[in-house]
Amino acid sequence: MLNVKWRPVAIIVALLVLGHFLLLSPYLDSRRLSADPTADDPLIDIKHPPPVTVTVTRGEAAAFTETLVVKETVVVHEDLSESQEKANAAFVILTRNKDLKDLRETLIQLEDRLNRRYHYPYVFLNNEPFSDEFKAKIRNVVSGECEFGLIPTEHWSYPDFINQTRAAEARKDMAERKIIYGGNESYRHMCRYESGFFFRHPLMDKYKWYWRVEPGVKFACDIDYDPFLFMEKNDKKYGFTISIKEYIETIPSLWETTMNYMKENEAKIPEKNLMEFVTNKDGGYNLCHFWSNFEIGSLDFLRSDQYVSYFDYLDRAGGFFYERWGDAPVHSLGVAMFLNKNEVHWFEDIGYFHGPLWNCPKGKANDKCWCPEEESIEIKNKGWSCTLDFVDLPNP
Ligand SMILES: Nc1nc2c(ncn2[C@@H]2O[C@H](COP(=O)(O)OP(=O)(O)OP(=O)(O)O)[C@@H](O)[C@H]2O)c(=O)[nH]1
Ligand SMILES: *[C@@H]1O[C@H](CO)[C@@H](O)[C@H](O)[C@H]1NC(C)=O
Ligand SMILES: *[C@@H]1O[C@H](CO)[C@@H](O)[C@H](O)[C@H]1NC(C)=O
Ligand SMILES: [Mg+2]
Repeated sequence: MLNVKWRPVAIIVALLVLGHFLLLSPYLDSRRLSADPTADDPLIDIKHPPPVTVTVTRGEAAAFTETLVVKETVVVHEDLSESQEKANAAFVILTRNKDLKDLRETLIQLEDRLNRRYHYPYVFLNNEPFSDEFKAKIRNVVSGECEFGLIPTEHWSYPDFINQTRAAEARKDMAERKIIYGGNESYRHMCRYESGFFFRHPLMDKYKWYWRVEPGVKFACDIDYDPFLFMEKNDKKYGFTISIKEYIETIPSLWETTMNYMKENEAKIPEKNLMEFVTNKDGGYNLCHFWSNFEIGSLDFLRSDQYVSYFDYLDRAGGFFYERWGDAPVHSLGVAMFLNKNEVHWFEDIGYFHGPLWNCPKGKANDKCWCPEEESIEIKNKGWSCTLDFVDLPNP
C-alpha cells in the first residue's frame, strides 16, 4: 500500500491523468474516424495505400488499423475482459527438452503481449518424451493449460516406400554442396512432420484453430485483441507474418510434383485460388512462401481431404528425403491451391522475430511495440519478401 503521506499526491496525479483523457478523447475519436491516414505518415508507400474500408467494433481498433497496409474489410473483436467469447484454439509447439531456455523466453513474451488476457492452452509435441523438469518449468511461465504429447514413431521415421540408401546419398551430396540443413536427417523428419502430421496428433483433435510457435521467436507488440477470434469471425483460414523466397536447391522438384498433383486432381482445385501468389511470369515457381515458423490457421483446413491428399502425394514422391522440402513451401503451395486471397491474412500488426527476420508494424501501429519498423522484412528487403505482392493481388 501507498505510504499515507503520499496519498494526496497520488490522488492529484490520478485526477490530472483522468482529466487529460476526458479533454482529449473527443479530439482523438474524431481524428480516428475522419483523418486521411496517408496525410501524416511518411512511411506509407503510395504504391501500397492504406485500407479503404475498415469495419471495427471498437474505437481503439480504428486508430490501430489506420496505418496498416492491408486492404480488406475486417471485424476486430472486443477484448475478453468485456466479452467472454473464446475460440476453440491452442498454441502448438514442436520442441525438444534442450530448447527449454529459449522456449521460456518466447512464452514469457507471448504471455505478456497476449495470452495473460486469454489463457489459451498449449500443446507441446516431441519425438522423445518431455522431461519432468521441462514440463514443470514450462507450466511455471504460462497461464494456459499445458498438454505434452509424444509423436508416434510412424510420423517421425521413414515410410516403407523410401529408399534409405538413396536418402543418405542425397544428404551427403547436399552437405557437400553446402545447402542449408542439406546433410541433416532430423531436420527432414521435422519438415515432414510439420507438413503432414502435427495437425493429426490426437492432442490436436479437439481444436479448430492452431497457432504455431517456435522456441526463440520474439513477440514485440501488445496484441489487444484475440487473433483466433479474428480468424473465425472474418472467415480466414491461414494467417502469416513473414513471407520470403525459398532456396531453390532445397526443392528442385517440388513445383513439378505440385503441378502433376494439380493435373491429376483438377476437381479438388477451386476456381478462385491463390496460385498467382506463387507463380512467376513464365508459369514456374517464384519461390514465394509464407514462413511457417509463425502460423495461425484452421486445423479443419489442414485436416481436409484436399490438403491431406496433396501431402500424401508429395510424401510418395519422396522429396522430403531425396531433396529437403521444407514445411513452409509445402503449406504455402497447399494454401495457394485450395484457398483464395480473402481466406489468407497478413498479421501485419503482430511484431514478430524469427532469426534473422522481423515483421514489425509501421506508424501508429508501432506505438505498443519495441521493434524498429524499418527492420520489417517487406521494407528492409523488398526483393526477398513477397508480402507486398500478396497485398497487391486482387481480391476474388
Ligand atoms: N522434438 C523435436 N523438435 C524439433 C526437432 N528439430 C526441430 N524441432 C522443432 O521444429 C521447429 C523448427 O526447427 P528449427 O530448428 O527452428 O528450424 P528452422 O526454423 O527451419 O531453422 P532455424 O533457422 O534454425 O530456426 C522448432 O519448433 C524446433 O523446436 C527435433 O529433432 N525434435
Ligand atoms: C536404392 O537406392 C540406391 C542408391 O540410389 C540404388 O542403388 C538401389 O538400387 C535402390 N534400391 C531399390 C530397391 O530401388
Ligand atoms: C539439424 O537440424 C536441427 C533442427 O531440426 C538442428 O537443431 C540441428 O542443430 C541440426 N544439426 C546439424 C548438424 O546441423
Ligand atoms: Mg526456427
